[in-house]
Amino acid sequence: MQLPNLVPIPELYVSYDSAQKLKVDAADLPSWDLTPRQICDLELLMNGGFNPLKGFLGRDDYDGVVENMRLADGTLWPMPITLDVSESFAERVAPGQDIALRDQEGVILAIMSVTDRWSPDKSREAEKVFGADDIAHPAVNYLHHQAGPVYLGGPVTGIQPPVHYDFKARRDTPNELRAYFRKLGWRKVVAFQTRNPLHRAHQELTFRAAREAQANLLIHPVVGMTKPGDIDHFTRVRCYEAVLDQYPAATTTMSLLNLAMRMAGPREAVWHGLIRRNHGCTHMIVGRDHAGPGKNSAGEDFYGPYAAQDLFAEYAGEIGIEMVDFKHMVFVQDRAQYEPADEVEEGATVLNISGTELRRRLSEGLEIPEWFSFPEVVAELRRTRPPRASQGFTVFFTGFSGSGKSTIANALMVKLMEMGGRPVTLLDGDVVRKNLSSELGFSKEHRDLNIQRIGFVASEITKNGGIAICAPIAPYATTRRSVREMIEQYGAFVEVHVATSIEECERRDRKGLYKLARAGKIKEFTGISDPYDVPENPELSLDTENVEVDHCAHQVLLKLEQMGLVAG
Ligand code: PPS
Repeated sequence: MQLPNLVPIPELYVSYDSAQKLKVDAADLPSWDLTPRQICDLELLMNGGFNPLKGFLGRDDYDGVVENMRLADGTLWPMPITLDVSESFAERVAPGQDIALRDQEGVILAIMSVTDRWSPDKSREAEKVFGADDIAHPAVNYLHHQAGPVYLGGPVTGIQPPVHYDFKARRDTPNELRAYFRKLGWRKVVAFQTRNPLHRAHQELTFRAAREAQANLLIHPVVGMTKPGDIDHFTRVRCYEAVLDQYPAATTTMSLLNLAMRMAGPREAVWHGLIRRNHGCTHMIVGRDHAGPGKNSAGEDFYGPYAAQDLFAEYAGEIGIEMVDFKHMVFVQDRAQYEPADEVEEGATVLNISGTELRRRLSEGLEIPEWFSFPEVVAELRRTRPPRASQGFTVFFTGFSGSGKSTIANALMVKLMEMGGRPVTLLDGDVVRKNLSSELGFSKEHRDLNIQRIGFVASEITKNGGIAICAPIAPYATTRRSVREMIEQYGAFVEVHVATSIEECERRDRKGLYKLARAGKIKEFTGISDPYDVPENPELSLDTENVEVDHCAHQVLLKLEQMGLVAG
């Protein structure tokens, strides 16, 4: 058998000279601005990480992949790699035409010769690929709420790789890694896929895996897109670099993989295997709940804990890489060392800190013991995840016009400013409409845009450690959800429903707008002639009838205190 790292893998790039010419010719083509996920996919298509794919999937390949994990020619491929676009762009492109694929700054990265254009059945894709059409799964949520409605497929001609300004020396194409292994005479390499910081248990596990496979070790963390809410890759890479010093340099290396994960468990494990094979590895570690998406909407796991190992084992021959199955490592206190859970002597005291517990300790500034992690890693994590009471957050008031949102928001702002410590910004509905959204009206489209803008500003404030207080009507649940997602990447999102009834708002009619709405002089008025989705699970619901503003604001403050966001 020829070792995979002895021969180069085919790439989709043309020569430098041809690329310069193509770039000029491509200037007139219809061009698509790639999304961050598409940029990750394109990079791995072009550099051979997704070999044997030659472009974004056409319809027959897509159907085969969705139905039975195979391309139309029968080759194993478990993940649909699709170019999802908007309806309006799809209308401008017909099969047989070339399009330019650009990065977010407008640089042309590739040309795609469109062979197929279709509107996918997203629910079928969700069921077959991710096992359930349930938006609690991050990739299903992405599919329904972020991916465009039309797919374009066709071969890609690579012009240049996406530009990365960070950790350049740590990024390798499949061929660069293959050449490196070849140069060092590494004939067996076991890959460790990860999207989390490495702690002592991971170190022990990777040591054991390398020993078991008698192989060198490639720590191969994903730095493209991981599960929403994960620790950002900048922090993780700094943590990995700190831990790398603990590994023998002669047998271990680390390289960053710009993959956009889908958290598809079993299918994802097979996909990861193919990607690692393309990167010249001979083995891959597959752990418990590999690439698991968490719980479904019924609170159960999407996949069995060993489903990924089972599927990988079934296809290992075709993947062309051996699995080293992850032993769940626990710290045995009496022996002061890590051991696989199934090998621990009966009666021994076993210590373990789960991911959730680690996050709790970080957010509350509690001790993280030396047996669990390395001091450098803990210090790095503490820098990015300060205790909750020092993190940024957003309080998002929603409710009818005249419900009292602005008044309570103002009172809350003053109370928070009195407490001090963090800058406070109020994004009141009326104020935003004057400054940020002055050209917008009250159609669904315009309201959504307005709320997205507020969400964007609030997420920036939250990211940078401030407090954002928003007070728009925000009548639609889906838009509030997307704002929540945007913000929760950086800090807490506290949704407060100002639950004043429409009858009471109309009775108060502070601005005289309800009267005009009833008379038909204002169209699409929330609660009168336009819908309001009552929040199903707000962090807090405020009853304002016969209650003082000061008391309402105080209730919000108590909630913030209970959530650990302000010091008690
Ligand atoms: S939205 O739906 O969240 O984008 O609305 P928002 O930006 O909060 O703006 C609401 C304020 O605009 C006034 N107004 C209307 N509200 C609802 N429906 C219609 N058609 C409408 N036209 C004007 C109204 O005064 C709202 O102010 P608040 O502060 O909510 O009372």
